[in-house]
Amino acid sequence: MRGAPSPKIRDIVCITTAPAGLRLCVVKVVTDQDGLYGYGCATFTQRAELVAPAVERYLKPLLVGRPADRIEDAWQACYNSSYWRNGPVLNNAISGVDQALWDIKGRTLGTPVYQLLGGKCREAAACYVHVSGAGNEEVIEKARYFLAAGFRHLRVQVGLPGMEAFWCGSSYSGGRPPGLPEGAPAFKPLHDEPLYEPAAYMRRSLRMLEACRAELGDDVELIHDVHERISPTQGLQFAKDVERFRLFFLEDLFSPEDAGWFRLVRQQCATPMAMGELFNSPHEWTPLIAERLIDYIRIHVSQAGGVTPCRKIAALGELFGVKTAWHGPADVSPIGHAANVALDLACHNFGIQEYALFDDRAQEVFPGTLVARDGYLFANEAPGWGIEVNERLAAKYPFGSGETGERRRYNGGWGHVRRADGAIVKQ
Ligand code: GCO
Ligand code: MG
Repeated sequence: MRGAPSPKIRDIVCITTAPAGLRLCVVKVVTDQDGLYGYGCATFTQRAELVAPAVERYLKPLLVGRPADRIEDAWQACYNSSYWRNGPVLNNAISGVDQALWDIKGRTLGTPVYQLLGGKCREAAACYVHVSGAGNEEVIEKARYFLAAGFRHLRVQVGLPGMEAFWCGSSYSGGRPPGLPEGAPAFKPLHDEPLYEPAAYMRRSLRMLEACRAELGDDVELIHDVHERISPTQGLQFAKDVERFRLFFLEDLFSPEDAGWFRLVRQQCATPMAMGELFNSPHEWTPLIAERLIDYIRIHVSQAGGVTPCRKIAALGELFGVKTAWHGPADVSPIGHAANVALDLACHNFGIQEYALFDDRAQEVFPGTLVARDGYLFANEAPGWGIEVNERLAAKYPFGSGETGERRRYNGGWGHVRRADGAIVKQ
C-alpha cells in the first residue's frame, strides 16, 4: 500500500533579518502542496551574507523537484555534494534546509517536531541565562533578579575596568582600554583596540565566583564561559582553581585547536567541562565524546548541519555519559532555538539549554518564539516548530540595521581582541 503522494520541494529561499541587531539567516523550503512550507535556522552571524548563496546557488538546484519528506536522504545529498565538507558556511546552509524539512514533516503530520524525534522524555528543558556585569556587585544584583524570576542556572561573567562587557551583550572580559585595567600587568596597552589580559581575567573571575557563592549560596547552579581566551596551562590551573565553587560546568576552557589538553584536566580535577559551540566537524566532537573528555556537548546545531546530525551526536553522547547543552545565544534564530528544545525534550541525555531573551521586535518577526517560564523552556504544541516568520516585517530589519562601530565596519563580523602588547587573542 502506498500512502499519500510525497510533497515535492518547489523552491528554497533565504530570509535574512536583524530585528534585534544581530544578523540572522533562516531558510524557507516551499513545497508543491498548497500552503506547505518550513523554516530552518542557518545563522552564522559573523559571515552571514555567505550562507544565502550557498543555499540558493548550490543546495536549491540539488533539491528542487525532490521529495520533501526524505530528510536523511536530502541531508546526505547536500553534505556529500561539495566533496569538501564540514565548514561553517556549508553546514549552516545544510542546516537551514534540514530544519525546514523537519518543520515540513511536522506540519504535514500535524505534530510538533519533538514527537518525530521519539516524543518527550521530559516536560520542559531547564535553561540558563547570561548574567554579566562590570563588577561583582552588578553580577550579583542581576543574578538575584533572574533567581527571583525562577531561573536556577546562571552563567556568570565579570568584566574588568578597561576590559568591559562587549559582543552580544555578554562579557568575556574584554573591551576598549581607557587606561590600565585593574590587576593587569604593569605596562600600558600599546593599542586602542579591545584589550584582554588573561592573568587579570583569571584573578578577577575567581573573585567574582567566590562572591557569587558567598552571596547567592550553594543551591544556585553557576556556569562560566572562558571563551578559549587563556593559554592551555592557564586553563589547566583555572579548572583546578574553580573546582571548589562546584560549577555546573566550565565552558570553552580551551580552543578547538587545543582540545588535547582536556586529557590533563580530567586527570587533575573534577570541574565539569563543556565544549562545542565552535565545532563543525565529526573530527572534532567524536574523539572528545568517545574519550569521555567533556561532560556537556555544546554544539551550535546549525554549525553542525542541523537536527539530523545533532540527534546522532546526542545518541553518541548518551553512550558515553556526555550530556547535551546546545548553543543558544542570540545569534541562533528563534527557529534554531525551537530546534534545540525539540532535541532537549526528546533526548534522554539532555543536560541544560542556553536561553536567549528575544526582544519584542524579534518576537514579532518570529511569532511563536519560545519564552522561558520559571527557568524552563516548553516546546510549542503547534505543528513543526510552531513558529512563523513574518517575512514582510523581517524585510524591515536588513543586515546592518542597528549596527554601530566595528560590527558595521566589519559587515557584521568581529574585530580583534588584543593583549596589552598588541598580539591578537583567540576570541
Ligand atoms: C555562548 C557563546 C556566545 C558566542 C556567540 C558568537 O556561550 O553563548 O560563547 O556568546 O560568543 O554566539 O557569535
Ligand atoms: Mg560560549
